[in-house]
Amino acid sequence: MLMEQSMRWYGPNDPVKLSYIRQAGCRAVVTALHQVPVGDIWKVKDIMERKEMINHAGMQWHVVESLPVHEDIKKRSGEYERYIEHYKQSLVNAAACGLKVITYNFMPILDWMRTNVSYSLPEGSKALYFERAAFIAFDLYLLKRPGAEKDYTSKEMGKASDLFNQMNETEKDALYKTCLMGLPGSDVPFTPAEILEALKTYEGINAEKLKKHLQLFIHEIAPVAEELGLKLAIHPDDPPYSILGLPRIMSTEQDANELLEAVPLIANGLCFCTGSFGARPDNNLTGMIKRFGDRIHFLHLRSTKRDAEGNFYEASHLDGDVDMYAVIKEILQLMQNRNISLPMRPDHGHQMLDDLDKTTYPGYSAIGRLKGLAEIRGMESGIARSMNWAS
Ligand code: DNO
Repeated sequence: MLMEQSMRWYGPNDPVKLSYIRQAGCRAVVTALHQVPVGDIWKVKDIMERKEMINHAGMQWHVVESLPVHEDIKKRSGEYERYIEHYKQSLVNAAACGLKVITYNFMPILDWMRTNVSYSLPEGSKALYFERAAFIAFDLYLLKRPGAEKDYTSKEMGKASDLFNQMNETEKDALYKTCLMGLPGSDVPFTPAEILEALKTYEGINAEKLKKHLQLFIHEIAPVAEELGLKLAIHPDDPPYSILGLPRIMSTEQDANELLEAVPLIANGLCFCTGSFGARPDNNLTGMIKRFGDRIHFLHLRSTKRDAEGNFYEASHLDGDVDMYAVIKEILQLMQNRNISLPMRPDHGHQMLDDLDKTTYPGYSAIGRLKGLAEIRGMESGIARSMNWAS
């Protein structure tokens, strides 16, 4: 039993076409209705239309990434009850169209964050990079978040100020734009005023409270998903620690455990992202796969190279700090025990070869992901054969 190999597709406007994904050897794609505003109901007609496009290209659509959670639900303010009802209706519609896994996250305001989306690697390709000092410089000198100094040590601020002073205007502009980039799948960046305004609305919401809000939300929607035969898969925080003073609550094994235990239904599960969890040295990835077991519904395979200060860049899929051999072996064992094939996608990839001159969603160019997929597929089939698990 091998993993179900897929790639993310951002929809009809994605420069990486469905036919390319099919050529990469994928039988499935992972996608979302990115055109639907957050909080609106996903209609059967729109889901079916997208599904038919994918089927027409010779592939299946089982995994949604993501069905985004409205900010009102995260804060339990405003119209959160109405948005929860919308979420449930979207689940009903997704199930009616044959979808199986719903990925979501509970990161306040911002989804994933990097400070450089064109970090040059020695071999000439480009990677995504999170540099703590650069992020602190953005926070203090570009966003100018009131009270930001309280979140950093004087040593950290000294480093950020040195870095900022060395940057030329083009570099400052690139940092500014990268940090303000909108949610994945949208090319409309936030303005600083919007972020500062949104941050104000989180005053008084600490990690404990946000966890409670997540549990209350899952308490309502997991039984609906369970009944429909859908699996919910929460994506971990990326990076897996607090940024801009906002609480982040899905960064460690304990965080995930608390959620799984709070609502003990199989439908309440995880998108196990080795890149996000793996950016923290205290997350033991193989141990987590073993212990989370049948609550893992979707896999993102990626590796980062981190340092002691919390900086990390995205390494090749088989390099970096993630022991991909051990991770894949553990996944194969898990799938063997559960007698299922789990959906997987190579998460992100380096910008390389012809893609260096193209504009794609950061991390989602074709060739680098194809390389990652090919490496993972090779390693997976080698392990499976050696264990006599080949299907
Ligand atoms: C980044 C992705 C995340 C992920 C969402 C899931 O490349 O892994 O944006 O899709 O957080 O909700």
